[in-house]
Amino acid sequence: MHNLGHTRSSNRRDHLLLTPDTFIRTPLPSLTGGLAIVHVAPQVGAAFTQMTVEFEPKGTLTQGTTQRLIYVIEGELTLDEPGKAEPHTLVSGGYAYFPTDYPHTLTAVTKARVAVIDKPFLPLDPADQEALEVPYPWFLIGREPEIPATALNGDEDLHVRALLPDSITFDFACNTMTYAPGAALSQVEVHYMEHGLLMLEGGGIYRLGDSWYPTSAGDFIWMAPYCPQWFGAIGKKPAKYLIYKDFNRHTL
Ligand code: UGY
Ligand code: MN
Repeated sequence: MHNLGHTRSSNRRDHLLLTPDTFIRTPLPSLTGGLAIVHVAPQVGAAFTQMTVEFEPKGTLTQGTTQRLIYVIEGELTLDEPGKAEPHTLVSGGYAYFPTDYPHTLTAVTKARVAVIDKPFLPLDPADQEALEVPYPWFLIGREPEIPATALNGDEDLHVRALLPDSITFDFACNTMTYAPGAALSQVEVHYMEHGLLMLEGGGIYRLGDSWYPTSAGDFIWMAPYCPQWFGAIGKKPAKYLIYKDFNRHTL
């Protein structure tokens, strides 16, 4: 059937909704045997880049120019890091954080899809930094299902898992949020932080600015600073998303 020029994707001043039918795949330096879908980048006004990298078996991704967080959506990969004889194995829900200039090679064992978030690091003021036991962010590897869940504002139907440690040295946060069917954010949020959001499971209605969008697994959303936002989960399965936000820094 011909494409009739219809899509749920939308590009507005303070938000982007990108649905899989509009994804464009591109090669990237430091990526072999795979292609990247660049969901959001400074070109649209964001202060970070988020992409989904799709690997063929044996495809590789090496270090970029900034700090990086990776989250495995599906497939199996190995991760080599300096000074380690044995590589780590990562499968769905596995993630890693690399500080700026931390050498790493991710190699796909099977076909795999990985969310990649790259952000130039914003250092703390020297005085704030000195007060910390560990002054700079450190390499991390983990499994999202093993992170203890917190009920958002005491709502047991809305679970948050924080992938990064609770330390002011990190300049962004990346969490998963899991909504039981029918659960919703308890307020419309309007805040100075921006978000990159990848819908991992289920779906619902996302309010972005003055628009309400049906959203489901596979969709990507960027929310600019101060974009009014709200989500309610719909359907019989939980809705789950991976969400980035800039964090722990003054605005000036
Ligand atoms: O952390 C957050 O700001 C999160 N509650 N926002 C969102 O889910 N749109
Ligand atoms: Mn928010």
